[in-house]
Amino acid sequence: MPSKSPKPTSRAAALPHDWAATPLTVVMPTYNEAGNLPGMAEALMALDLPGLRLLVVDDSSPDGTGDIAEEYVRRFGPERISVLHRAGKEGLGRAYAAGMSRAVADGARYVLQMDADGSHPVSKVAEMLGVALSTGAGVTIGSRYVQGGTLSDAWGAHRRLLSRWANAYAGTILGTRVRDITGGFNLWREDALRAIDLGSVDSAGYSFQVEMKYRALRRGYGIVEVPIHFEDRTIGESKMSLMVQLESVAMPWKLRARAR
Ligand SMILES: Nc1nc2c(ncn2[C@@H]2O[C@H](COP(=O)(O)OP(=O)(O)OP(=O)(O)O)[C@@H](O)[C@H]2O)c(=O)[nH]1
Ligand SMILES: [Mg+2]
Repeated sequence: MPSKSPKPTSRAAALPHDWAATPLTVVMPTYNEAGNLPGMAEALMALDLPGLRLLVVDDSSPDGTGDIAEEYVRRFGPERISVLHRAGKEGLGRAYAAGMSRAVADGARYVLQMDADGSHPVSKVAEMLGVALSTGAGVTIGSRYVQGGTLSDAWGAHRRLLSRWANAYAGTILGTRVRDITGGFNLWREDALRAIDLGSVDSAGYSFQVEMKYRALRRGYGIVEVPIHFEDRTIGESKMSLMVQLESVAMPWKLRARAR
C-alpha cells in the first residue's frame, strides 16, 4: 500500500531551537507606510523566532508612519522593535545602508532586508534563515526567479517583462548568474555586511540591491536563492521615481568600471 503523503501546509516549518534563537534583525525602510506597517510588525512578531528584532527606518514620513512605529516599540518592547528616525527622504538605498549598519553595530548575526508594503512574504523568513545557516551562504535571496518563485497575478505582461529585462541587464553587464539580482528581500550574514563596507555604498535608490550583491560576489561570498511568491502592494503608493530608475540603468556600468 502506498504510504500517505503528508498534507501540504502553508505554515512555515519550525527551526531547531538554537537556530530559531539566532540574533536576526529585520531592517524595514518606510516612507508613508502607515497602512502597511501594523500588519507587517504584527506578523513578524508572531513568528516562532525569539531572536528576531525589527528595525524600522523611517525618513520622517508625512503620514505619521514613524509615530505608528513608536507605538509598536511600546507594545512589544525596545528589545524587539526599534526605530531609526531620519530627517528626510533620501532614498531606499540610504535608508537600508543606515539601518543595516545600525543592526550590525547592535549585535545582529543576520540582517534581513524587507519592504514594508507586503511584497515580501513573512512566511518565508524562517526558511531563509534555515537555508542561510545550513549552507553557510553570505547572502540568501528571497528570489522571484528561481524554480518555484512566483509573481503576483496583478503584474501584467509589461511589468513582468520589465523586471525580467532589468535582471538580465544588470546580470549581463556584471557577469553574474544570480537569478534575482534586483530583488529586495535578502538575508545577509553579518560578516558579509562588514566586508562590504556599507558606508561606502554608492546607490541612493533601488540600484542598492544590485550594488550590494555585486560587492558580496566580488569579495567571494556565496549566494543562494530561495523561491518566494512576490505580492503586489495593495495599500499606499510606490516611491519609484524617474531619477531612481536612471540611477539603476547607470549603476551596473559604474560598478563594472570600478571593478576593473
Ligand atoms: N526610509 C525610506 N524608505 C523608503 C524610501 N523609498 C522607498 N522606501 C521604502 O522602501 C520599500 C520599497 O519601496 P516601494 O515604493 O514599495 O518600491 P518598490 O517595491 O520597488 O515598488 P512597487 O513595486 O511599486 O511597490 C517600502 O517599504 C518603502 O516605504 C525612502 O526614501 N526612505
Ligand atoms: Mg514595493
